[in-house]
Amino acid sequence: MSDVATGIRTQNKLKLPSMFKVVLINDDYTPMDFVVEVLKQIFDKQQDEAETIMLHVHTQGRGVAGIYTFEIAKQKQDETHKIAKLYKYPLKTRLEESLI
Ligand code: TYC
Repeated sequence: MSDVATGIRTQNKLKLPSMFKVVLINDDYTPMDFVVEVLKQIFDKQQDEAETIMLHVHTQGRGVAGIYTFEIAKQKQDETHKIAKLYKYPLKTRLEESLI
């Protein structure tokens, strides 16, 4: 919007970046302790929160590990899949745009 007196465009056009959820998917083979370690080491959770998220995924089928800008979310997804592959666990995640 232009300022009437000065003609200087004053409206702030900066937009917040889109945010993405890293969603952990349950499976029957990845050990619970491994998922808790992933949540602590990659998603910076404390022990109690990591256990709560892991148990939520275990019982509900999926759950949010964290919400980040796309680049960071993708990086954490890649790190999770890389360490799971190294240990031969089928742990998977999905990225979903967060609408809040
Ligand atoms: N269901 C797994 C088990 O019983 C634990 C698990 C939790 C696996 C969360 C994946 O994203 C996951 N060992």
